[in-house]
Amino acid sequence: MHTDYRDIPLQFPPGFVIGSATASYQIEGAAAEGGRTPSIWDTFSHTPGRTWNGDTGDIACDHYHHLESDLDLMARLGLEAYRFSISWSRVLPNAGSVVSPDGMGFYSRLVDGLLARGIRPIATLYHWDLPQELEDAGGWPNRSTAERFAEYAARTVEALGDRVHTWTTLNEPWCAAYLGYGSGAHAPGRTNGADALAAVHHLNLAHGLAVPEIRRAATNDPDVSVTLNFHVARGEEEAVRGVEALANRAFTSPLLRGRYDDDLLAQTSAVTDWSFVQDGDLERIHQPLDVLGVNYYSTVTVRTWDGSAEKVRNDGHKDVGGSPWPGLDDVEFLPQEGPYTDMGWNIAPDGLEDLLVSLSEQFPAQPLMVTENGAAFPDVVTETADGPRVHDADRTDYLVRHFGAARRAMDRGVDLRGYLVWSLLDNFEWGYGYSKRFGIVRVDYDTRERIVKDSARWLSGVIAQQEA
Ligand code: IFM
Repeated sequence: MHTDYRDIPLQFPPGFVIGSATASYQIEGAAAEGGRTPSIWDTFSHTPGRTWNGDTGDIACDHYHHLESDLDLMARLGLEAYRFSISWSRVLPNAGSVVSPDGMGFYSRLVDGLLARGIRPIATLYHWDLPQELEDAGGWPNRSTAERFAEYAARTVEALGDRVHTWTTLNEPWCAAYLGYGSGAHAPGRTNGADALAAVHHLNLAHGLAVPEIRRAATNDPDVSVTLNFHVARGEEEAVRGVEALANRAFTSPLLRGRYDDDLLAQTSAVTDWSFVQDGDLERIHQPLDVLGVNYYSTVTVRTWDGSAEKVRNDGHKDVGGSPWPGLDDVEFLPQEGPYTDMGWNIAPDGLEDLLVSLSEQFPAQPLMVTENGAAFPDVVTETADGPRVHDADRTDYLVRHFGAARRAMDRGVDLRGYLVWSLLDNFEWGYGYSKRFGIVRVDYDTRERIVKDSARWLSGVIAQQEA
């Protein structure tokens, strides 16, 4: 039976931050302005057949040219924090070492604009837009990409590290590695399990090399974090363990414990021998974190495939042929009970409660923050006497339940520091292009007009009802 989270009072402790999140390629547009050069997502989205309708991030929400009005919008909503990402090839064109004044200037104005409005800047250094030159040199399966990432982190924090409150090294390395190099659903669209696992390690290493650079270059004693998307797996025990090893512990164990787990190495041994892990890497990767970012949307249900019928893969990720599950060929992902969002993802707030409690049991001293949670629904614009409105009751209900689940987890002892809703704006949803709307603010892709949805009004109300 499902727990009903709707009646839980959404009162959070002082200091708990509530806000919203976006990512550079999904909203900025201005793909070739201010010296910005292509990332793997520019190349991928411009390759026929890779995205829905051939959509690209060339213009997206045109946030680059709507910066001031978008900042005013965030202030009107009362956001306490805004999580954004920095485009590597905007601040270091051509993956070079010379900072672009225009590119860095854009993020400097963003950070100043947030601070002027009393909004906490939470900056992510990598949300999947690898400079194309680095992919041409081998991409994340190549060790030197991790070293280049640490240099990029250093240059960026030298420029903004007097003002950014929280630095997040990576967003969802799971997607960057397994969808980018395993299934091929994300840029750069490669489909090789061994490459995907090498990418996992080099993303972990990139984090480990960047954290000391951030701490060295920042002058305001920021929080340092990484954001992971967790797979909350239900079903048959052995299959659950396999999925957790590959999807979750491939990151949490090196990042937070300084090791790769034996069961992960064993279950992937036919794919790779992990010889890309060099002496000292795990010590480098294992850095103290001020906060661990948690992205959560839905659950998966798994069981061991007995081969008697065609294997099903309802894992919530676009199927373009390759597998994002190297070494787990004998696991199938079963269809789940609804209701579903427009992504086809099941709505399961209990998964968020379970995840937060489980992370806090595994890592008792580690503060957590929900850095993404939200839902895509096919919104309808209604004309009213007060102007156009989006009555997105389904999205609001999703958020009510998930905020309730987080509050319940806190009552069970979880040290949760904040909650950021994905996303502030409707935006470029990667392989799904503009066909999926996650925003609490609607974007009209013809006019770039913003319409505040009812879910954003609800979020403003939750923020307003917190004690100062
Ligand atoms: O849009 C993405 C985001 O870029 C990363 N996390 C999941 C979101 C919804 O798919």
